[in-house]
Amino acid sequence: MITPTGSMDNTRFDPERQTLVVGLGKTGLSCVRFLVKKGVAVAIVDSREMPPGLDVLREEFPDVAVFVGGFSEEAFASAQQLVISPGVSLKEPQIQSALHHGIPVISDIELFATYAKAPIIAITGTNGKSTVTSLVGLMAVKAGKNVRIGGNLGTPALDLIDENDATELYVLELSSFQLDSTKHMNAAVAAVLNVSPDHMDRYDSVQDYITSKQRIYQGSGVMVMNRDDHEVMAMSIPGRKIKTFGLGEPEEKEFGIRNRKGGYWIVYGDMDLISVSDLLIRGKHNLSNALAALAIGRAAEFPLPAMLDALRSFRGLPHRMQWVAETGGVNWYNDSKGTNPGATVAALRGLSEPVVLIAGGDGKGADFSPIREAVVHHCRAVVLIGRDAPQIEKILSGLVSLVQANDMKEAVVRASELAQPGDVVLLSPACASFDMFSDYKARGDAFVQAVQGMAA
Ligand code: UMA
Ligand code: ADP
Repeated sequence: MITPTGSMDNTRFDPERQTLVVGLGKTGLSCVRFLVKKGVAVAIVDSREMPPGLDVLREEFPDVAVFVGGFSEEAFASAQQLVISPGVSLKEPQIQSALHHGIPVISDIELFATYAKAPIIAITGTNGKSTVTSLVGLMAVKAGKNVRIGGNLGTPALDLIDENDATELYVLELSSFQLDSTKHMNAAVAAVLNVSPDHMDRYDSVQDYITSKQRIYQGSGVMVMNRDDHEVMAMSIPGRKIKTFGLGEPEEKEFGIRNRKGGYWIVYGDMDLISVSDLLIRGKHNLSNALAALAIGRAAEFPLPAMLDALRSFRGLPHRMQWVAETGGVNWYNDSKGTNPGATVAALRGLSEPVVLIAGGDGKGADFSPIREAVVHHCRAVVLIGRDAPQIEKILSGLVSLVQANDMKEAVVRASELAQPGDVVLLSPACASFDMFSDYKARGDAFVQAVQGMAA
């Protein structure tokens, strides 16, 4: 590996350096597209034999050198900086070696922040990121802003960059993987919604994961923080402007909930804003998401009526506590995006009916014990699927009735046998889907299809 040249700051992107994009998924492809447009010398490497972006890359960029089927010495030999995809761990030996040799390793988000001309609203957290990002995006639209929304939500950040400078605001959902290699974002408004253990297959400790999330607050923008989460509040930086939200009564100029006029209201200081019963999204966790979006919107100076208008019309996203059907008095909900124990606990706590839970999949190294209490409190039975079903079984054994299923269709049949009129059947796996499905959407679709097939 040769020593980098160019700018003195080794953590910033330098267009003069020979650049290697690591990973050829959505992110890698967006990086090549962007860098080629900027005239940067670029090559790309992926450890997979047939990465998803390969065909498009070969067709759109036949001149870009591509290395697949492993992180070969050859691919890294002439690299002076690496732009790393979120799916690639910094612990990969070749990445470690690059860092050791002083080669800058940056994320697509660092690259985005280098070139984006409009202010950035950046949102992270263990759960609720996509919901809050979408809701803030809707608020921005209602406020008449020319806004672009993406990041971990789906559209890679670099694909959002507006070369015509008409964009007034970017709203980005960011994962800890993207934040790991982002050092200079300086978001105008940044939020950590909550933290609970996740991605323990990528981090050495929960503290490492928290440290990664904390990076979103780098710079001088407004820090939006969750009063109900002490790990988040501990990230506050003296001297910075802070806006908070939480499910309790707020202080002046903060967002919260108050019991008023016989019902619960979302309030700003003393001001009643909207009755909780007027929201279309369900569960306490979604109340927290609504409050987070308001605090972020306020920090970005959106007008209040536009924000409330967005709140009244927001129906939530598919695969998050999505009502699917009612069969014989049993309501079926798809929460396939519940991919860690914290999400499943939140989904269960949002329900007052007895629940038959369908859970399991790729646990990403999680400790499942945090779901125990919520399962005991809310569940009639649990149907277990996927690779890490035995780990969940161990945690719940003797506490609730447990049944195994080999696939989603069987899980739905087993759940329908266990559920009684007035119950909810909830798919909220507490796990990633990759052991059985291409992603959480395919898993949710399989659930919906099986339920609808049965209902028909
Ligand atoms: N991979 C390899 N070898 C490589 C590169 C990747 O095996 O050389 C594997 C990874 O381990 C991973 C998969 O390929 O399992 C995809 O990785 P990627 O970095 O190529 O992913 P992209 O297609 O670029 O999608 C990424 C995000 N994916 C991940 O972080 C794993 C997408 O978030 C995001 O929408 C997209 O960039 C645009 O920003 C998805 C996700 O699962 C929804 N995110 C995680 C989550 O939300 O929990 C963090
Ligand atoms: P993310 O993008 O962080 O994965 P989503 O908005 O897609 O978050 O929601 C994913 C799942 O997380 C939901 O299906 C729900 O089970 C749970 N969830 C959503 N918001 C919260 C929250 N504020 N606190 C805890 N769990 C939540």
